[in-house]
Amino acid sequence: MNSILHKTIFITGATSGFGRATAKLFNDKGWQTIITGRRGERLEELAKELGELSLPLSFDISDRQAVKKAIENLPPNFNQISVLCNNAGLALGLEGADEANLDDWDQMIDTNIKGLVYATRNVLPLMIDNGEGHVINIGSVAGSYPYPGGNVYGGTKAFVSQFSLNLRADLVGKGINVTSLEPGLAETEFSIVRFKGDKEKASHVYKDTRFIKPEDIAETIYWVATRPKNININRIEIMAGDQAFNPFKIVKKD
Ligand code: NDP
Ligand code: 8X3
Repeated sequence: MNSILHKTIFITGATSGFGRATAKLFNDKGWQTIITGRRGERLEELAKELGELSLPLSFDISDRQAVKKAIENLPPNFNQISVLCNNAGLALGLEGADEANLDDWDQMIDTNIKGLVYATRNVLPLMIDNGEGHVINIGSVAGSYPYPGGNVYGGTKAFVSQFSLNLRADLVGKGINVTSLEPGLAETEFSIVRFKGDKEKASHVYKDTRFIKPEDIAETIYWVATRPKNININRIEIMAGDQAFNPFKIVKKD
C-alpha cells in the first residue's frame, strides 16, 4: 500500500447504500478507501471484497471521542486523505411534528449534524497539512423542499447545505474544495431505517417508480472528486426520474 501512488477517500456510512457503492467505485478506480460505520461485520466483509487498499474502521459517528480517536490513530499510509465523503446519516419516522418521537429527533441531529461536523473538524487538519483535499457532504432534496413528516430530517439536511457553503468560505485559498451533493428518492436501506425495519412499508416507497440507484450517486461523487482544481462544484441536486415538487397545500375553512 502506498498513499503516494493511491489517493485516499474517507467514507462515513460505508456499510450500505451510497457509501458502500462509493467505496466500491473508488476502489475500482485504484483509490485507497477508509470505510466506516457502526456495523463492524459488514465493514469486514466489504474490506475483504475491496482488498488491501481498504481500511475498515467501526465507530459511531455521533460519538465525538470515538471519531477523534479513529482519525488520530489512522496508520501513516492512510492519513493523507484527499476526499472526505460525509455520507453517514438517517431519517427516523415520518410523523408530524406534534407526534414525532424526540429520541428520533435527537438521533437524527446527533448523526446528520453532529457526526458530520465531528468528522469534518478532525479530518480538516490532515488536509491542511497535505495542502489539498475535498469535503463532499451528502445533503438531500429534503433540505431544500419541505414535505409532511420531513420536519427534523429536512432541517438536518438544510444544515448540511449551509454548513458546506460556510466551510467553503473558510477554506477557499487553502487547497480544499467543498461540495454539497443533494439527492432525492434513492433505493438503499434508507426507508427500512426510517420505518424501523418494516421492509414491506419501505419497499412500497420505491414500487413502480424510477428511483436513483446508489451507483448513480457514487458516480457523481467520483466525478465531483476528480474535477480539476481550477473549479469548485458548490452544490449538486439530483432527483429521481419520477420525482418532482409538491404543490402548496391550501387549507379551506369548513
Ligand atoms: P443507508 O441506510 O443505506 O446507509 C446509511 C449509512 O449511514 C450506513 O452505512 C450506516 O451505517 C451509516 N450510519 C447511520 N448512522 C450512523 C452512525 N451513528 N454512525 C456511523 N454510521 C452511521 O442509507 P443511504 O445510503 O440512502 O444514506 C446515505 C446518506 O444519504 C444519508 O446521509 C442520507 O440521509 C442521505 N440521503 C439518502 C437518500 C435516499 O433516498 N436514500 C436521498 C438523499 C440523501 P451503520 O448502520 O453500519 O452504522
Ligand atoms: C432522502 C430523500 O425525499 O426521502 O433524503 O427525504 S427524501
